Amino acid sequence: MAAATAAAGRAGLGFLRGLRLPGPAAVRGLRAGGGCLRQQEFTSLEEKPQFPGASAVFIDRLEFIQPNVISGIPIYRVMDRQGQIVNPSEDPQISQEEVLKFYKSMTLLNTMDRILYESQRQGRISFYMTNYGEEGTHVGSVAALDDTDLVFGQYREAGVLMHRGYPLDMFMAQCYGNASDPGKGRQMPVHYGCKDLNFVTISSPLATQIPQAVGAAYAFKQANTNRVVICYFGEGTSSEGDAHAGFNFAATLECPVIFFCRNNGYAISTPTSEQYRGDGIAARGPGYGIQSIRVDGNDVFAVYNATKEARRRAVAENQPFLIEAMTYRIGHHSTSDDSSAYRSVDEVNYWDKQDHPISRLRHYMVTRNWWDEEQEKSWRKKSRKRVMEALEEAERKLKPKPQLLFSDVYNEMPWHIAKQQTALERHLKQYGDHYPLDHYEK
Ligand SMILES: Cc1ncc(C[n+]2csc(CCOP(=O)(O)OP(=O)(O)O)c2C)c(N)n1
Repeated sequence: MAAATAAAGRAGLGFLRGLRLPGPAAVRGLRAGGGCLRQQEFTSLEEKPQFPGASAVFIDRLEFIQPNVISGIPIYRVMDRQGQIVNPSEDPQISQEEVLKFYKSMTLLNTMDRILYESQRQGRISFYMTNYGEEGTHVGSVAALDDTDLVFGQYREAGVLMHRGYPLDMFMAQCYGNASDPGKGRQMPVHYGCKDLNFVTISSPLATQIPQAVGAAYAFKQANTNRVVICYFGEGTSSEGDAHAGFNFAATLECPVIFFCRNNGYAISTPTSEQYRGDGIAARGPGYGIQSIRVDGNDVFAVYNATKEARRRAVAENQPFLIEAMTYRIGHHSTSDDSSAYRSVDEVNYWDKQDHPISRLRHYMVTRNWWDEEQEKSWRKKSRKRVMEALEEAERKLKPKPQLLFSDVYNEMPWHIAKQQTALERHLKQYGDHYPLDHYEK
């Protein structure tokens, strides 16, 4: 072995040093002879591939690998549609108090969605995106994390913030772009962010958060923080180049990150049959060397268990995990979309009425006598009132000063931007009557 390595070095084949050669038989092929290598005869049976790019055996029959899309990766579930635990050994045994908290986050989100959706229909806010049907994916996953774990989202994960305790007024402040919005009214509604709750501000360009999340996870690993990053995205977003970049970097750089794909069947009007031809997103993970699982996204406990285990192993082993949560986007894509143009009302009704994450968890709670019709009614009323109060208050508030359009472009304002800011001030002094200045702070 030593002789072969030395000869390889002399012949400029230093890379061979890194190879783990299985034994004398394999070394036999490499022989020093006057400073250059000569190939010795192998029998076919003895030949083992030595390519650095893959660890595999030779085969002697031409055979293409068939993608396995007919019977795909199975969908892990804990509860059936009636809220019954299917396999008791998988029951996460979450306390009554915590299950109630899950339920309240999911339903409060649902109530906020209904009210803000209506508010957009009436032109009170410019845009909105509901989370209908995906509440279980948000709450089940975030509940399995530590509060210090960093979240990168897409835009349909408001339940994550809700469960971490983001106040209703702050959701409203962002959607209304009023003076209480930490984002200073600069982004479209639903582009939330909260430093205190470790939730990175949402941005519109799809998938850009994926490689960013991996970078943050790499930094956590370097700093030995025992924190993970979770990165949410849709199955449509997974077609972006940035998704590929993120998955591959996470695997090769061994980053403690959980990729959480919400596969809700649609990317606006594009059904999954036009998005990919493989077995969804979970099947891509092993191709990157990423541990992967597919779960029932309407089963909050299945989501919880998968995320909990992924979190535990991601920090312990410094490696990425991929969770594909199968669910259904019950609402329109956004308030700019009418989904009846591309899918049937019956299809939507099935998910809304027969397989909904909220009703499934309610069945579970009712079976245990943790919840009844009366509690449901009173909670619905109370949560509605809280949302309405927050909305009314947000509506009464002034919007941020127009000057704030110019700050934070850079950390310090460069002279040319300061000049534009002064020009706007001068302009408003002269022509302010033509602008809705009453609605803005001075
Ligand atoms: C780079 C980029 N391309 C296109 C868009 C427009 N766009 C916004 S949302 C969306 C669909 C995303 O679908 P998916 O990732 O499945 O998430 P879902 O909306 O279903 O939750 C598209 C194409 C965008 N915002 N950014």
